[in-house]
Amino acid sequence: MVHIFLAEKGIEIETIEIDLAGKGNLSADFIAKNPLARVPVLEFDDGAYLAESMAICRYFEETQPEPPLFGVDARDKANVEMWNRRMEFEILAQVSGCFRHSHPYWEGRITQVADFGDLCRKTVLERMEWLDGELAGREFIAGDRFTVADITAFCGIALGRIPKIYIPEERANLKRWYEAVGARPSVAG
Ligand SMILES: N[C@@H](CCC(=O)N[C@@H](CS)C(=O)NCC(=O)O)C(=O)O
Repeated sequence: MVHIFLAEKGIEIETIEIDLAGKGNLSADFIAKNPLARVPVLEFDDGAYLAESMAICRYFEETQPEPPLFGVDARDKANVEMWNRRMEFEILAQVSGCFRHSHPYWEGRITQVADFGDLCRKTVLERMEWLDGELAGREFIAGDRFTVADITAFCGIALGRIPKIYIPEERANLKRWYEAVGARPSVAG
C-alpha cells in the first residue's frame, strides 16, 4: 500500500525488505521496531519508528500534500475517509481474514478457524457485488479522483489472488476499475 502511495506522490525513500516467509518479522531486531511484528515500518532519521500503513501514508500526505490523496477540503476529506475505512473493513480485512484462516502460510503462526475463512470469502464476494454497483456511476472509489481509498481497495483485491478470490466476470464495473488502477505507473511500475 505504502509503496503505491509514495509512487503516486513521486517520493523516493530507502527501503529494506523483510523476509516474511523466513520469519524475518519475528526477529528480536524487528520486534523492537514493531512489537506486532508487521510490515511496513517507517524509520525516522532520529531513530523513531512508525507502523501502520495508513499512519505512514498520512505522514507523507502532510509532508508532501501534492497530489492530494486524502481529499482536498473538509467534506471531501471526510468522504475519502469514509470510503477508505469501508475498503479497509469491508474488502481488505475480509480478504485478509480468508487468507489468514484458509492458507497453509499461517499454519503454526495463528490459530486458524476454517469456517471463519469461508465466511470471509463469502463476504468478499458480497462486497464485490456492492462495490460493482457503486462503480457504475463513477470512475474511482471515492469519486472522480484517485485517492488512498483506491489504493486500499486495490491492495485488498490483489491480495485475494493468494486465497484464490477473484473478481467475478459479471462485475464489469469493478473489473474496469481494477484494470485501470493496475495500469497506473505507481502500480504497474
Ligand atoms: N494494519 C497493518 C497490517 C500490516 C500487515 O498485516 N502486514 C503483513 C504483510 S502485508 C505482515 O506483516 N504480515 C506478517 C506475517 O506475514 O507474518 C498495516 O496496515 O500496516
